[in-house]
Amino acid sequence: EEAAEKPVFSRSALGTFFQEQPVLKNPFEEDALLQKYLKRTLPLQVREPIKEDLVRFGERLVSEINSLGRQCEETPPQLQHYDAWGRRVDRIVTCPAWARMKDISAQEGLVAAGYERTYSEWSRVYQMSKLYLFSPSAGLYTCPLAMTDGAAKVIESLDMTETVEDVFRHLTSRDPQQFWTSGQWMTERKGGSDVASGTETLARLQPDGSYKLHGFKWFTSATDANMTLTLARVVDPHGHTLQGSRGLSLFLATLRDQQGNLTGIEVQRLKDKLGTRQVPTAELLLDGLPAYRISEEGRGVASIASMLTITRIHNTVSAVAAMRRIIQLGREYATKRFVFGKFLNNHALHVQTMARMEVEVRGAFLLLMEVCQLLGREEKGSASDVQRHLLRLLTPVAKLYTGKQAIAVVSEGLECFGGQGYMEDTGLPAILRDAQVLSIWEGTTNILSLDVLRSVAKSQGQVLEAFFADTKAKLKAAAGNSALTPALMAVNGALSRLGQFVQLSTQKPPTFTELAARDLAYSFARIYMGALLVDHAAWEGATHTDTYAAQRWCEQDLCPVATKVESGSYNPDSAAEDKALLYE
Ligand code: UCC
Ligand code: FAD
Repeated sequence: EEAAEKPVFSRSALGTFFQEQPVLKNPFEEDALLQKYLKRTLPLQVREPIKEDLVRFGERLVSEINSLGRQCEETPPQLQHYDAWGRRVDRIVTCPAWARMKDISAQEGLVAAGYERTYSEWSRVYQMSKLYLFSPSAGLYTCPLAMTDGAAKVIESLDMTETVEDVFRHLTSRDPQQFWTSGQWMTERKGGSDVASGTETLARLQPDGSYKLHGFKWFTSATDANMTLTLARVVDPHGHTLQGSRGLSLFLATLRDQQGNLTGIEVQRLKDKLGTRQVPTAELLLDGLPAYRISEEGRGVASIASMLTITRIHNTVSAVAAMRRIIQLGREYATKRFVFGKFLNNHALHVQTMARMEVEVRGAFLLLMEVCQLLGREEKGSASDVQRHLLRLLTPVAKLYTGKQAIAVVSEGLECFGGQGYMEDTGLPAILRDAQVLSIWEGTTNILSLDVLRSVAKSQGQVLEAFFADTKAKLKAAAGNSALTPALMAVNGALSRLGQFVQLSTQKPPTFTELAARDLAYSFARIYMGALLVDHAAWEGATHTDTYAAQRWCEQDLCPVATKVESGSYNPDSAAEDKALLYE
C-alpha cells in the first residue's frame, strides 16, 4: 500500500538502506597493545610526555592527516618532460597534499626525534611509535622519511666535514623550510639484489676532489628528494674500475640547483606501479651528476649497512601499521554490518577470523618494538654485546617476516568488508597494493634470509648465542605462571629443535643451509615472537587477552626449519628435484 503511494519515478526506488561506513578513530587510543607496551617498558619520566604527544598526534591523524594521505593516493605524481617553450625540464610534479606531508613530517619531528634523542635510549621507540601511527594515513610519505632517516644515520656515522654537517642538519630539521629528504639509489637494470655485480655507474674524479657520476639508476623512489646517497665505481687515472663490491663507493649528491632544476640528471620516465602510486619512482640517467664520495673507496656496500638497518626497520613499521589499521577498521565495521540477523561482531566465525589476524599483528608489533629498543640502546651506547648481535639478526628477520604477514593479513582484512573491501573509493584496496611492496623493496624475502645467514656467519656464531640466551631470558618471566605453561613449553620445545638443527647444519654442505635459509629465518621470527608474547603476558599489568594471544601464537609450527629437515626438504638432491618439478 505504501509503495503504491510513491510516484513511479522516484529516488526512493534506490531503496532506503545505506551501509554505515567504518570510521577511523584516534589510532593511539584504539591500540591497546601499543598503550600497554609503552606502560610496561618506558621509564616513568618519559612515559607521560610520550603518551601525551601520541594522543595529540592520533587526533591530528584523524582530523587532518588521513585525508591528505588519501589525496596523495588520488593525485599521483606526474612527470613533465618539457616546458611550454620546448625546454627539457624533467619536472616531477607532486600534489599539494604530498608537499604538506613534508611540512608535517618536519614539524612532528618524524626523522628528527631519532637524532635529538630527547628520550635517551627510548628515542627510537618514541619515533617509531609515532611513525607507526602515521604510516597508514601518510600517503606513503613514510617512504622518503625512511630513506631520509637512513641517510642521516650514515652521515652521523661519518667524521663530519662542514658539508655533511650541513646536510645532516637539513635531514634532521624540524623546520619545514629547512627540512630535506633523501633518496637511496642502489638498483640498476642488472640488479637490485645483486648490487655488487649490478652497478655500472661510474664516478669520475674532478680537479676539486668532487666526482661526476655517469650511469643509469633503474629504481629511484621519492625522486622529488633534495639529495640522495648512491653507489658508483671510481674510475682510476688509467680509466679502469674494480668489479664486484670491492669496486663500489658511496656518494652523496644534491639533486637540484638554486632554481630547482635537476643537475646532471635526466628522468627517463616514472614507473607505472601496482601500488605506492603516491610516490614518484623514476628511472634516471645520470649524465655527470656532481657528487661527493663519503665512504672509503671500495667500502660502498659496507657503508650503507647502517642505512639498510634503518630503512628495514621502517619497512617493518609500515608492515605492522598496515595490519593494525585494517584490523581497526575491520573491527569497527563489524559493529555496523548487520547480516543473518546480527552484527558481524556477533558471528563467532567472523570474530575468530579477525582474532587470528590480531594474533599476527601482536607478535609482529612486539618484535618491531624490540628491534626499536635495541636500536635506541645501540645509539646511546648502552647496548650489551648480546643486544648488538640481536639487533643485527632481528632487523632482517623482522623485515622479511612482517612483510609477508602484512600481505596476508591485509588481504584477509579486505575480505572482512566483503565486496566493499574491493572497491577503490573505500580506500581499502590501496592498503593491500601498498603492502605488496613490503616484501620486495629493501631486500626481498630470500635476500634477507641470506642476510640472516650472513649475520650468523660473520659473527662466528655469536649472533646465535645471543638469540638463544635472550629467548631463554625472556621465557623466565613466565616460569610458574600456569596459564602460560602451554605457550612456554611450545617456545622452549621449538628452541631446542632449533638448537638441534643448528648442530646438524654445521656438518652439512653450503647448499643445505642455502635451502634452509628462508625456513630458518621464519623459525627465528616465530620463536622470538612467541617469547615476546609470553614475556608480555607475564607482566603484572597484562590481561587475559595477552595470555590468550601468546597461546594462540604458539599453536603454530614455531620451528618450520626443523620440521622441514625431518621431512628431507634440504637433502642433497632437493635442489635438482625442485628444478625438475618446477620446469616439468
Ligand atoms: O628498495 C629500496 C628503496 C625503497 C624505498 C624505501 C622504502 C623504505 C621503507 C618502507 C617504508 C614505507 S632501496 C634498495 C634496497 N636494496 C637492497 O636492500 C639490496 C638488497 N641486497 C642486499 O641486501 C645484499 O645483501 C647486499 C647488496 C647488501 C650485499 O650483497 P653482497 O655483494 O653479496 O655483499 P657482501 O660481499 O656479502 O657484503 C659486503 C659487505 C660485507 O662487509 P665486509 O666487507 O666488512 O666483510 C658485509 O658484511 O657489506 C656487509 N653487509 C652488511 N653489514 C652486507 N649486508 C649487511 C647488513 N645488512 N648489515 C651489516
Ligand atoms: P632480483 O634480484 O632480480 O630478484 C628476483 C627474484 O629472485 C626475487 O624473488 C629474489 O628474492 C630472488 N633472488 C635473487 N637473488 C637470489 C638469491 N641469491 N637466492 C635466492 N633468491 C634470489 N631500489 C633502489 O635502489 N632505490 C629505490 O628507491 C627503489 N625504489 C623501489 C620502489 C619500488 C616500488 C620497487 C618495487 C622497487 C624499488 N627499488 C628501489 C628496487 C628494489 O630494491 C629491488 O627491486 C629489489 O631489491 C629486488 O631487486 P631486483 O628487482 O633486481 O630483483
